[in-house]
Amino acid sequence: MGKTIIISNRLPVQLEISNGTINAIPSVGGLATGMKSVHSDGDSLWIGWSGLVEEDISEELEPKIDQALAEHGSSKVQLTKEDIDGFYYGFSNRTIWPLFHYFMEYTEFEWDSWESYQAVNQKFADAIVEKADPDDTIWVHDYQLMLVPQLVREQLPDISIGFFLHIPFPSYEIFRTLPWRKEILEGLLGSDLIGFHTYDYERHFLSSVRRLLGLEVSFNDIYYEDRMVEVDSFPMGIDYKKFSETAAKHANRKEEELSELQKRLNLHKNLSPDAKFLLSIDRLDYTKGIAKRLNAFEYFLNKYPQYKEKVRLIILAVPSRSNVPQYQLLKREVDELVGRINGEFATVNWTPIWYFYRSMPFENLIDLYTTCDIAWLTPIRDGMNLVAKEYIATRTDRSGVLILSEMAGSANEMNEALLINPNNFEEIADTLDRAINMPLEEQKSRNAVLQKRLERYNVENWAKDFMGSLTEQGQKEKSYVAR
Ligand code: GDG
Repeated sequence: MGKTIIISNRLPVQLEISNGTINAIPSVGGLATGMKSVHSDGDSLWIGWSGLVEEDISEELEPKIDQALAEHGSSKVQLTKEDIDGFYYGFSNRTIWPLFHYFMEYTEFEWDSWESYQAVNQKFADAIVEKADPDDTIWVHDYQLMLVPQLVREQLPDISIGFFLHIPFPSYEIFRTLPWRKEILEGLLGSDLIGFHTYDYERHFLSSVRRLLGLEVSFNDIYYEDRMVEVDSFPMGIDYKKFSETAAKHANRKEEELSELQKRLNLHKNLSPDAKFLLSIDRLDYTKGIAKRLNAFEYFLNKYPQYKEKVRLIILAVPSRSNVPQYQLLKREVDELVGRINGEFATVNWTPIWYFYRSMPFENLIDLYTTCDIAWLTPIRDGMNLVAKEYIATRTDRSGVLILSEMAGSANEMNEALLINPNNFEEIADTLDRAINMPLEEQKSRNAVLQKRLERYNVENWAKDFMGSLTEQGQKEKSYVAR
């Protein structure tokens, strides 16, 4: 049995150079957080972009960069500034990302960026081929690399390849609008196994394969050229132990061990002990519904004025893709909304919204999860949403209420949360009222069920499940070819 090669656009760390020194900064985001724990457990090599463009890497720096990455079990794919503009900010984030999240109005169809996407996918495929041995298993991740499976297959026809999509796969009616729809499907079909978070995404994919390529599909097997490709759903879990154990450790800290953030949170909790803290954590992305959530909060304060000075919304918005115009516009919109709502409702004793536009260290994230009474997550469309799962995992005393959008993949497995439609302000306001007044016993019984489920199907089991299916698929394919 060979090693596993993980491939994703970003590596578990992003490199930065300051004053000639290389700094490795942990990557934030769902894929990175999830796969990091899988990577650290096993014998794997992670291939991806280091965060540095070719233009910034001198001959002298290169071995140091390779060394810094090797310390994280990683190896780089070298990209130029032009690659990043065309492939990452262009095709990946102005075409695929909005289209797959049903934001047709944001979707651009640009030939140049498509060409860049093809060229960069080829670079990733070549980097894999250079490092792979015939008995290795290749696990390709996410929407930036959908051509990679086929490009690797062309050079290594017998190697085992799995692909996992971390975002939704849209319905056929949306997907068919993409000028390069067939190329994307064929790229993915270079895999032996294609995984999605939910059964719905899987169904959408199969429907596109049937209708656009006219291929034979039997249950979840696709007959493609002389191979059989399996498609299945694998809802991604979290590193449950890490979140629950860190939360338990935090609960036992002495006063002097508390973080500055925790001290401030405690101060405000002590000032108004019956106040409720609402929490939302997302990358600043239009799919996450942050602006809508702020409008809904204003609607709630007007509908239920008794909660003025009694609730506080803490928003952690992590900077993301700030080179793409829609993200810049969103940033401005969120800044303005926070300013307007705070200006409208604040009193000398109370600021309704605390807004952080930055990424926080892991320990602070746990402080927020464990201190806030309600997690309020309202994506307009989200492949899974791990924040919802992390919040529940940190509630070691089982208190806390999760309000979650039906449009998040995680809603499928979290029926005990309060599920809402992010476009329905009336329902949201009433659900906030219900969450604020939910008896502790009810919170505990809901969270007990959720925790049990999350603990069982954690990220390790998710990865095992995927890899197990990939191995089985290899056996099945061999018998199919032999027939
Ligand atoms: C994509 C899909 C899918 C957030 N802020 C900080 C921080 N985080 C960590 C959270 C969580 C992760 O980032 C965010 O994951 P999500 O799943 O919520 O969202 P995306 O980044 O959009 O991820 C998504 C996911 O891939 C996995 O397949 O669920 O649907 O869009 O783990 O903890 N971590 C730290 N500081 C922060 O400020 N340290």
